[in-house]
Amino acid sequence: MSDVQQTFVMVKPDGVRRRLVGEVVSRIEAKGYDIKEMKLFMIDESLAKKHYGEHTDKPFFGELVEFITSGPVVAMVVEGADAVLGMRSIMGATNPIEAPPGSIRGDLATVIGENIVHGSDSPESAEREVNLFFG
Ligand code: DAT
Ligand code: MG
Repeated sequence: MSDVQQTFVMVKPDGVRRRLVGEVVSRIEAKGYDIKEMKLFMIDESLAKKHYGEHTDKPFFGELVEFITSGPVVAMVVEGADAVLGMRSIMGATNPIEAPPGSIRGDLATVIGENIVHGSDSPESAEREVNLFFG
């Protein structure tokens, strides 16, 4: 049985800079999901550190915070049947080299640090992230 879920999706600064917002939104809509909320804004350092809290101890954390605050993002709440896993699937793997053609990262990105899009990795993360950005 499918489960109607909400997930948090974000076009990251590289996607906005490269004018790929429409491309990403188009793929989400074509898949059949509903966009329930959407806003373009700049993430500040404090929100970036909360959003990526699970990565605090990783060697790339500093770069990650710098990157995600480097320009506007487009944050969304996306809803549909099994939308958490479904969005991860249409995004493709974190490293674009491992993301298959046909996926957002597989088609549009080349390097892990600039992989266009964020999507929650579980229903628990989705709830936390939706509240963090839209609560
Ligand atoms: P995802 O965005 O697929 O959920 P993640 O949560 O593991 O991946 O990592 C968050 C972001 O951090 C990811 O989109 C890109 C960056 N990142 C992950 N692993 C990295 C690495 N080894 N080197 C540089 N950046 C990395
Ligand atoms: Mg993640």
